[in-house]
Amino acid sequence: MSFSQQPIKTGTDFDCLVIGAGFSGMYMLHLLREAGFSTRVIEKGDGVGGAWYWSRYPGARCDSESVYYNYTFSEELYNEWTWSSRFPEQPEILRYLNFAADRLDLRRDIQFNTEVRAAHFDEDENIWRLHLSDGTSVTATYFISGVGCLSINATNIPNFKGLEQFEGDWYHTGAWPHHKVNFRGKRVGVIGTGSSGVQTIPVIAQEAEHLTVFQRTPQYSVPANNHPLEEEFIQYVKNHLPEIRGKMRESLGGLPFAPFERSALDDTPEERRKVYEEAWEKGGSALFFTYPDLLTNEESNTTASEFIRSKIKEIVKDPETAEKLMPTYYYGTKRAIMDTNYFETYNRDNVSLVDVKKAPIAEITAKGVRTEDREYELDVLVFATGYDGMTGPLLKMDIRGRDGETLKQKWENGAHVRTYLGLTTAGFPNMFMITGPESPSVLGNVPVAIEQHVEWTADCLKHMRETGMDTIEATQEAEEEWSRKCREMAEATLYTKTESWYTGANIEGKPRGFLMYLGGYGPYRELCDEIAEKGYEGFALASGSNTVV
Ligand code: NA7
Repeated sequence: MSFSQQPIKTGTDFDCLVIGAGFSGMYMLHLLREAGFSTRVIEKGDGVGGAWYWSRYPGARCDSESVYYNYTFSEELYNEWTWSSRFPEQPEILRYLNFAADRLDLRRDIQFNTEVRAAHFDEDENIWRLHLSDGTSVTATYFISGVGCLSINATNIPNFKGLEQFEGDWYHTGAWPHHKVNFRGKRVGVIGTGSSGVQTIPVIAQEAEHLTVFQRTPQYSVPANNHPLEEEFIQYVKNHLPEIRGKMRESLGGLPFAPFERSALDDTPEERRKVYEEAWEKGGSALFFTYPDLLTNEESNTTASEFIRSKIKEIVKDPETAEKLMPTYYYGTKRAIMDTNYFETYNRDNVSLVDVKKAPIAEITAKGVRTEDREYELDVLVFATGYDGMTGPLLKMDIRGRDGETLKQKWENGAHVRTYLGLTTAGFPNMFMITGPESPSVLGNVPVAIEQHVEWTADCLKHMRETGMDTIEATQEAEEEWSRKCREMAEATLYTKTESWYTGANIEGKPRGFLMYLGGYGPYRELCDEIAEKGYEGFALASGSNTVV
């Protein structure tokens, strides 16, 4: 380990402390070091990768196309890596992140196997003090969260009665063991049919003696149509990276494709069917990115929902099972899912589907799962039950700003989240949240959102240094205005009409609220740049006793 550079400000251990060595923390470290800031990353795991380090469940794979789901800031780095397939599996993505860590020589400034328990702002000194799981504490001028929207410290294991008496093994998809879990000859239960459940169910079904899926909400899912990448395509993307990167950055969802400009209702039913059929064949996110009004117009949305329901009916042979699998919420308002043989899996003899909306899970017993109408005996239970997303990863830590106010108090335990740009929050000076709540974050190809936040933050810190400022903090007015704007945008869509982890509805007792900025990656980037160009409009910058608003 190096932790070598001297901090610019005397009295602190580092200029910057970053939590998490996933996509965000790794790039943040790289840019801060390049800019001459002494930086340490604190990481819970014993390796880099963040969510890709922990989510090792069978079938885990990315749902953005690989050639766009990586760092694009360096052509050199980009050209040195070659993906095997369109949607690679978790081990390959983890290998990629390890390659990037080696190539950028990041490990020497990452403290592994260490959790951040608390982060407190010291108002007298204008420094952040982080309290770590090894009992030590460490200080810095800037505190940057790279914990992401779904993290290991915020996995959701529903509070089922009796889990402690279960005699079999149980796992959560987001905290999967590092060894191979053996399902051969076992009766396996999977609870949850979100992205993780839909990915793991077909893979576990191939090995298990019997698989019982406990489904609360049926899902829309489209085929990923994964395939190996052709050498010619890979070379094309490598040769055109600057142009492709430009398109990704300007786009709404971080992908280099131009969206349709017409409503689903502008096409005749036959034209629409053709559009949807082509998108279904193409696979991946093609269907989600067809008509731009699918998420704002109920009638348009119904056309896509009905199309997918018709496909489920075609694929699933047993009409009763097909009926149980029919989703009814607005397509796309829960994370759009893609799969490899998900619905086909229900045609297997060793797979059964249990509707736990009809007969909810009453308890976990020593032998398995008891719903309100019967008991299912199981040897292994898999929780594919997701995360306390967006605010969870931050609020699990004891973060305190001015006057000792905790982030939990300020956000009223999530009931009243207020941020400025999803990057900062008033009362917490010199603290930044990469892909924080109320930024566009997970509503697209996330590495693009991460690169933008990381670059903006690094530029901001350079500005602070160049202008001799000590603290930067969102103003109350700017953040109230930003949060209001985010809520208004969400209310104008169908997103808020669906219970999902996007709205906090998946966690018992969690306050509801849609915590993403819906204006799209490209427009958001422009806005952030404008704010910086205007001397960090909406922020208070202070040096000593001088404040500039
Ligand atoms: P998700 O998408 O939050 O899915 C969780 C699933 O677990 C979903 O089907 C839930 O049903 C189900 N669930 C949650 N709690 C319960 C209880 N108490 N009983 C029964 N079923 C339950 O998590 P994933 O890990 O699949 O995906 C998270 C993100 O990771 C994903 O969006 C990608 O961005 C990557 P529900 O739909 O709430 O009725």
